Amino acid sequence: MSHISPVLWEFLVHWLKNFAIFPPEASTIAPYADALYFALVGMTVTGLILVMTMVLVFAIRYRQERHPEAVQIEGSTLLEATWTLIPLGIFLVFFVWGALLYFRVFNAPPNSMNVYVVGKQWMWKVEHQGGQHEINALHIPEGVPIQVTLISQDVFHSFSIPAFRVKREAIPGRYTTVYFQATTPGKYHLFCTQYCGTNHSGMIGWVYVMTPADYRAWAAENTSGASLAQNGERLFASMGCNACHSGNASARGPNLANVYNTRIRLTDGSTVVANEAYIRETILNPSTQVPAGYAPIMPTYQGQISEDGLIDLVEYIKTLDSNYRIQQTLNKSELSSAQASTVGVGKTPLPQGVAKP
Ligand code: HEC
Ligand SMILES: [Cu+2]
Repeated sequence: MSHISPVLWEFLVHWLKNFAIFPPEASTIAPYADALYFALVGMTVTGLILVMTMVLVFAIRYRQERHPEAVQIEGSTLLEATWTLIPLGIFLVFFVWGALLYFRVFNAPPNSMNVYVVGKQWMWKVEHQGGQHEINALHIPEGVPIQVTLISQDVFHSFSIPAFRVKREAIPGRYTTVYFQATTPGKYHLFCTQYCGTNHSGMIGWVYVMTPADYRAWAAENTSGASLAQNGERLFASMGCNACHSGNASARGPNLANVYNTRIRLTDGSTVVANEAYIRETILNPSTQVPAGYAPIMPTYQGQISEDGLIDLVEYIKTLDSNYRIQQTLNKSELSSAQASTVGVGKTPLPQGVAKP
């Protein structure tokens, strides 16, 4: 074959190795996902061989010339129990194996670096906490756990990085997350794997895995000048949020300092954790979740803030700590140096005494 068309052969081998069936394993989770995948394939092939062999053996052994008269068999409890319990055991092994892997993929370690990705027809918009924005590209450092928070601006999309063996839906109106840790510097495919309209096939990009030093250099070079939290602070003021959330005791809205990641008691008696999704939801639909002790007077901001703006606000509210009234009165240069130390790699650590849910 290589004699006929070396170019075609080269192409085929290259394609098989690098792309279609076995993309490189470039994340910590990839070898585990592959192990499960190959175990499933092995199991299925074993089952196929077993069944086909038995069909063949029985067809020869019990053929008409040797057994002209059919014999009625009344059944065997032992046999039936065997062929029920053995497959059940095998399926349960795969169920537990798959579940353990699932928990690993969807539970980011608390020290993860958070990156926001907004899907829209037809591109991926990436926003880093330090204010770096990218389209159809995602730069990340190797060896650092990354949590991607996804949302869609229009229809369902699916965020997939085959080399990392991760895939997660980007859903309109709801944050979803996916976590991975890249192991090898390089350039990897980023796909939308859910048909999302005419140019779905063009909704592709590249993930650039860099050494931490290269990443720091890239982040310093590509920042838009303001972190997400700083943009959020500006929006907070320009949308008039601080009229009610001034942090003063007489304010009409609750103090938002230290609210992130705490348990909030609502008027209906239930409690919710004030995570990113909760903060986003209270801005768009304040009346659905009213904290105990407050009147439902917050206006809805549905249709007034873009997903990017909501991300900025969420990031701003996440950084608010007990001295936020002081922070709001700082001038811009002091603010940027104060906040520069809390953004960048790593989530802002939880304030002391705040219980992580
Ligand atoms: C008219 C006053 C008012 C304005 C303006 C306002 N809020 Fe509120 N906000 C409230 C009140 C009152 C509550 C609690 C009751 C409720 O949810 O309706 C609240 C609740 C919240 C909560 C949930 C806090 C918690 O402790 O659970 C967040 C987050 C929030 N607001 C963010 C914002 C943002 C961001 C803006 C600007 C885009 C904003 N608010 C504008 C009055 C206001
Ligand atoms: Cu898409």
